[in-house]
Amino acid sequence: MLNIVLFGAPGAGKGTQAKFITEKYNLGHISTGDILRAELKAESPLGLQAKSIMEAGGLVGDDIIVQLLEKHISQNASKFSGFLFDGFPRNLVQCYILEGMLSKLKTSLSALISLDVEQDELMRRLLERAKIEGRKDDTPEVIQNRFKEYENKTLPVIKFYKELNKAISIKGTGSIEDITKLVVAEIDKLKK
Ligand code: B4P
Repeated sequence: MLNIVLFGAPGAGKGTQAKFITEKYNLGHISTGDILRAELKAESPLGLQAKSIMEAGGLVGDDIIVQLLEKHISQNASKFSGFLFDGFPRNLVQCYILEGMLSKLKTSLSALISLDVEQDELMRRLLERAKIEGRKDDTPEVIQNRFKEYENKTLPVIKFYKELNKAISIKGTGSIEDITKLVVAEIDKLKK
């Protein structure tokens, strides 16, 4: 199986790149952000628990994330050649959760690919998206909070995978197509 974590700050382009990469390599797309937004829309008990945290730009509790992930992974494991995790893991506890879930499937993580983008550009992209999609967490105050959560809780995830020799960084600025080419080049190297 090919299992990739697409990593980056809010607005780095994880969701954008995930669409191309999952199609090209027949990977199941596990976006915790999309799964949470769908639960919220459906007003499920888990969605309602996550609502206020997401709207404030915080990280939703790991217990909620585990319940949502297990359902999606077990439903999709036999349909794909692996998984692309987008927006997960977002803290160290979630790294261990991921390791455990993959080992249950008798597989492991192939690599974490980090999209590096400067904060000014991230802010510009998210405010631009706000005009189109009107997401409640794309306001300047909430975006600042999401950046803080990223720096304090999410950045240690890279160190975790660096120590396992699985972290790859690529430049996340430029055209969407050029970034896809860089991600594809890294994945193709893993497959050799
Ligand atoms: P996510 O849905 O993961 O959202 P994100 O970080 O904002 O998005 P992403 O990096 O995917 O950006 P995108 O491609 O859309 O998380 C939302 C919230 O859910 C979190 O704050 C948290 O509350 C909760 N959550 C999710 N996962 C969790 C977890 N594991 N644990 C706890 N809580 C969790 O790109 C952004 C914009 O940039 C788009 O408009 C796009 O068109 C544009 N763009 C992309 N690439 C570009 C490029 N190369 N050039 C110019 N613009 C570009």
